[in-house]
Amino acid sequence: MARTFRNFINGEWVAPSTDAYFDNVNPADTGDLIGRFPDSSSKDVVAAVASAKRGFARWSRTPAPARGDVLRRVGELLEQRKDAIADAMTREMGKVLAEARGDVQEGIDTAFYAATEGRRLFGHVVPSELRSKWAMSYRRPIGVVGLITPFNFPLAIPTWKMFPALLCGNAVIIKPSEDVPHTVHLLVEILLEAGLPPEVVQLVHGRGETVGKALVDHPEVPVISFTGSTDTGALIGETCGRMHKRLSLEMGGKNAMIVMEDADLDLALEGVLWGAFGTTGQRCTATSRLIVHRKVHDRLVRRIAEAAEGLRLGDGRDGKSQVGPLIHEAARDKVERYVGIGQDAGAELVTGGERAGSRGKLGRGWFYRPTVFAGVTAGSRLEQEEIFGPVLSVIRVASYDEAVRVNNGVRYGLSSSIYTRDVDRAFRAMQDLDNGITYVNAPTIGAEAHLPFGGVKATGNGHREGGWEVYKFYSETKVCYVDFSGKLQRAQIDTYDV
Ligand code: UN1
Repeated sequence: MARTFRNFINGEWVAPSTDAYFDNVNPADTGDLIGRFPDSSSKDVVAAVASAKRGFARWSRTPAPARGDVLRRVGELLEQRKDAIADAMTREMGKVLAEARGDVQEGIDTAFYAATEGRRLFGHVVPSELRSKWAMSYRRPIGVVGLITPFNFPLAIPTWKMFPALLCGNAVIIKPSEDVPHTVHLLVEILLEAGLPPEVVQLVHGRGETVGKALVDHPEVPVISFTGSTDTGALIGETCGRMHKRLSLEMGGKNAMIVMEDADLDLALEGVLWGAFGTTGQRCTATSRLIVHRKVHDRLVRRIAEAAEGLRLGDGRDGKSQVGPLIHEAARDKVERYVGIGQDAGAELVTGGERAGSRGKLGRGWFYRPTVFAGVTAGSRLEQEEIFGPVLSVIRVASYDEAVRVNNGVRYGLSSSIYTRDVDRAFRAMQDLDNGITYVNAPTIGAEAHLPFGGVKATGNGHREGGWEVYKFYSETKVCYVDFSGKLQRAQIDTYDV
């Protein structure tokens, strides 16, 4: 009998007001039911906001270094439980264990960064134009923050949002993807164990159209952070714009790796396999396009096809597996649809293009063969649209300039990469490629937790997660002037004497 999970509201684990639940199943084995999770309604969100406001009243007055100490303990507990969390994550998400451990590690890194930020959170003290007067700024907490997170990084992405938000003194309400609710349940348990006052965090499970929407619509949730599709991000943006909410969006990608004629092809081969088929292509940063110089094109494509065929598909919890399943049936349907779109457009299916093992073990999950298309035309749908699966589109180019044009010719702008041994060209590419992140001699994935993460164009709305920048998003700048001259000094009017 599968366990029934609860929301965390008002400082306790509670059943949803609806008394309805959804099933959380293992994408590698759909007969494996992990648990039943609350299918909550806007009523649960209303209760969560009321509680979070009480949590905020207390937490926002807790000194930032003390808030950091809580996050340090969170990092230590995550470290202790790394393997158990990774196992739970793979069971509900499907990515192979090594990657799931990496996902937990990203959370640990984010926790320790946040812990030390409690002793920075820098403001400025600057000279005043008037005598005997100080001018300064500091970072203040904002209030209740609503977090809506996706399935592909079940721990890392919630921590990217939650830890900086908490460090800055906000209370948080999180609605994790209904595909991976268990990992965030484990995270909230750890936060409480680490000493976070209960009402500072609320966990409300459920669907985006109900719980997510209720969070976005609620007037007392002034900050929203969302990672997911560009279409959903646009809807959220409309509401937040109307309500003057602060909003951070991390959305789609159609990331390209460029391989120039002077590249180390062994390195490029390894990189593209990892970038395109790691996490079964279900990363915002996945390498879904390969732009190759014609001089090395045929050789590289042949080697990629061979290597892709040799990748071992399987349950991510089996140490021998290299590629796990897709997250659910609809994700696999989408991949199949795009394979059809590519074939109809005349692209050459080099390898893959089919489900894996309809009989046997693989038949129990949403497995799909790593797929490579060559002869993909720049501007075609296969080349332009985000698929979020193990499909690589190869585009042949004749020059560096053409490679840059193709890279930049999509609506998204998350990450890009270039393989070359020419240092001038590498630096030129860092300038020319229109993305939030560019890698040189590495694939489009692999962002580190202490650097800003995000993209341009339809990928984002100007904010960054991670690193030092995210702390600006989760705090408000307050400016203070202190005049100790004992008289009225009028800025811009009373001139200062040299
Ligand atoms: C995402 O794809 O949504 O750079 C996040 C990477 C990871 C994070 C990806 N560190 O691929």
